[in-house]
Amino acid sequence: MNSVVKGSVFITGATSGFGAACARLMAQQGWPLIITGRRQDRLDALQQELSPLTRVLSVPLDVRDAAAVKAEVESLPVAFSRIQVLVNNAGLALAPVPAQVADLADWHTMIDTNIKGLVNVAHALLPHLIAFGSGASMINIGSIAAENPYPGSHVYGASKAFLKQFSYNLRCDLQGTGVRVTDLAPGIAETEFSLVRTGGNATAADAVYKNTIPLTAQDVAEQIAYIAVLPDHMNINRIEIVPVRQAWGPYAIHRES
Ligand code: NDP
Ligand code: 8X3
Repeated sequence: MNSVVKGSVFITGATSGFGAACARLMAQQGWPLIITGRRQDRLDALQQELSPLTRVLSVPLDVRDAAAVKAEVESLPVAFSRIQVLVNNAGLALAPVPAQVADLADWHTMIDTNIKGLVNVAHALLPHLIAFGSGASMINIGSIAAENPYPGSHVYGASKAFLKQFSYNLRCDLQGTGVRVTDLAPGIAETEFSLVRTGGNATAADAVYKNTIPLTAQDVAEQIAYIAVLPDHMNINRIEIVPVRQAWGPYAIHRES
């Protein structure tokens, strides 16, 4: 076990992508894990896989349900309740279409998950992180979409801009508690993210990653694990990571002939 591991890690969205990779990596490093997500079958399988490596508590949870989040956090078994790291990762993009034809319901789902879900979890876990004190970390999974507008990003990018500013603002209020807050903002990464975004269209999702080299979930997990073991006096406010093959484009100019 790593010598800086003194508490447990609470991961939202551990059933897939970054969250699952983070659980696997941090289990290998000896961190006790609280893995959460909506899909119970995946939580069960992950718990079974990782239990030989570390203590794992599986908690089915929809981050949009503030009361359930609060209740689950308040009833954590003592063996897991000393939380050192929150990986606030659950999130999704929907409606990869122009704003003017997007469904309002999809916008609401992104707001409910990426903004309200994020703050539901942060609010419930803050007392635990503050009780842990120096060395505790809240790692919020943002996106390059927070700062880089692109077609079809509408509410998704805006929700990640919220996450960025929320993370920065938390740092102001947490002065003196020892709790660190980081906005970890990846670019294109191959997970189930695009399958969800395209409404389950595997062909369209595969096309997002075709003929390029995106980030992997493991790449992002390694950044999370790195942030979690920084010296207690260090806070990384924000990290942007993109694959070498992703860079900015020029402004789009609409022309008429
Ligand atoms: P995945 O779709 O692979 O994983 C998303 C995870 O979020 C799943 O475990 C899912 O679990 C969980 N989740 C979604 N909605 C809810 C909910 N209401 N309650 C609880 N859990 C929920 O995508 P990624 O791993 O790529 O995405 C993880 C985070 O990273 C997201 O916040 C995303 O915005 C962000 N991100 C992704 C990038 C990418 O290119 N992949 C780049 C930058 C940021 P379940 O369905 O079981 O509830
Ligand atoms: C996901 C990354 O580039 O699709 O947050 O917005 S991107």
